[in-house]
Amino acid sequence: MNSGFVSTNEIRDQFSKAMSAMYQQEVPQYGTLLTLVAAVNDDVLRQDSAIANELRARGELARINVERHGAIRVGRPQELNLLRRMFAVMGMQPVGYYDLAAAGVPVHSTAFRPVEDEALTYNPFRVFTSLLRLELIESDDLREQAREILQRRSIVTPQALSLIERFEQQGGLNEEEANAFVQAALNTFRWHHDATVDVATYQRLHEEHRLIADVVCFRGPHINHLTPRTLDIDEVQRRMPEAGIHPKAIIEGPPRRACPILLRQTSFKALEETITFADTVKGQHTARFGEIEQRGIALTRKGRALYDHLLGESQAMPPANDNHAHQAQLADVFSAFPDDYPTLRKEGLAFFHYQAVPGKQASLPDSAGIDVIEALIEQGVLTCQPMIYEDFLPVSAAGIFQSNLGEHQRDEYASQANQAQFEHDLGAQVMDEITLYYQRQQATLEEALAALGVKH
Ligand code: OOG
Ligand code: NI
Repeated sequence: MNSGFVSTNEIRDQFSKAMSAMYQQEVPQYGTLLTLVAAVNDDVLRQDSAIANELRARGELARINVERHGAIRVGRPQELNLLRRMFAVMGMQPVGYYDLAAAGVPVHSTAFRPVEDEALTYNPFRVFTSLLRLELIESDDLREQAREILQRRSIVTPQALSLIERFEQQGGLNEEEANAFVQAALNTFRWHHDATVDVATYQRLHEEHRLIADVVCFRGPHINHLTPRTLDIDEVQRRMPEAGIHPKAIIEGPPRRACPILLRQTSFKALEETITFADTVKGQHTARFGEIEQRGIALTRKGRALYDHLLGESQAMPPANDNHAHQAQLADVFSAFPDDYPTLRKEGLAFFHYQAVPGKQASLPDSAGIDVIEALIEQGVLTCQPMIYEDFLPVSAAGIFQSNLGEHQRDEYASQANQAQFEHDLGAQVMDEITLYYQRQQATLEEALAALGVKH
């Protein structure tokens, strides 16, 4: 290791804080939201010592109030490719493939995020990144025009690009370079009040899909929301109106549970912005919004299949009138999903971090066929903690996109998911999130068993 380099963890941490400061300037309601979320998190930690202890044991207490995810949308394969290189400087890799075309949104996406335990504990900053699928625009003229407009822009400044190249050549950045990189990279995600096209072009693209206008008509992929993590999403949702924030009707994802699973999210429209078109006409554009999320335990393939099955079952029911009724209906359907950690573990539905109790040795009877892990847990020499879900959910993401794209929704696109094309454009394969959770779990298990002197 070259000690002259700033760690990618440190660069990511600095960048996420700089991004948060910039977004507070751009979208004042985001600042209000942060205050509200921090207040609710404090209340939860004060009132519920079990949650506080669990977070402490997982080393997550420090990360909870800096934890954010952002979202951006790009228009061209080359832009996606460049962003992959930019996020690599911050120790963020593409994880997961999300096809949103099935939900009427002409994009496919991945999440750039850190993947290792230590990096996640340091700062788990993630960015949901969508690539516009221009091929889904039906009109040849409009599609070509959009492509041509996008070709004229460069979303990364020359300085940022040269620092990315330096990182790739040297294997790291020194302190001065890292500071310069954070500032230069931030420019890619800034809001621009001036559109790059005239009002007529904007309107044609907007009519095709609001999202297409948002991606094509500006100089870069402005950050469209930055989401803090709450420990009690129902309580934040309840207190939002008092703070002047009006969330979408329904909280996406699973219902409230004793053992939260995956991810629950809700969003609100943040801003109508005045923009100036290339022909100096003024107009309005809504791009940026607010969102909160509550994270729970990561699920195995088996657990995820059960989640998808139950979600599908609840979606097939007549839609509830309000969030209260929706949550009650969901809770009813999800009563089929075990809601205590030992059962989630024994049935192989969720992932855990294992730890040997310091100073203990295992004494296992020499009999084959016993469940070694359960025996060690019963003996009190092995403990485990839920592993937090670090990714996104396609159905929820579609709900978030749609609620912020206005009333009339488009039907699904008659297109197939195209992960191979996405990876070609990205210039890399996306990692499989469930494989990552499994590997992290097995690594902690092997280390714990070795410490206990158990051959496995
Ligand atoms: C991304 C919407 C998805 C989430 O948290 O699921 C998302 C976008 O609107 O660009 O952020
Ligand atoms: Ni989001």
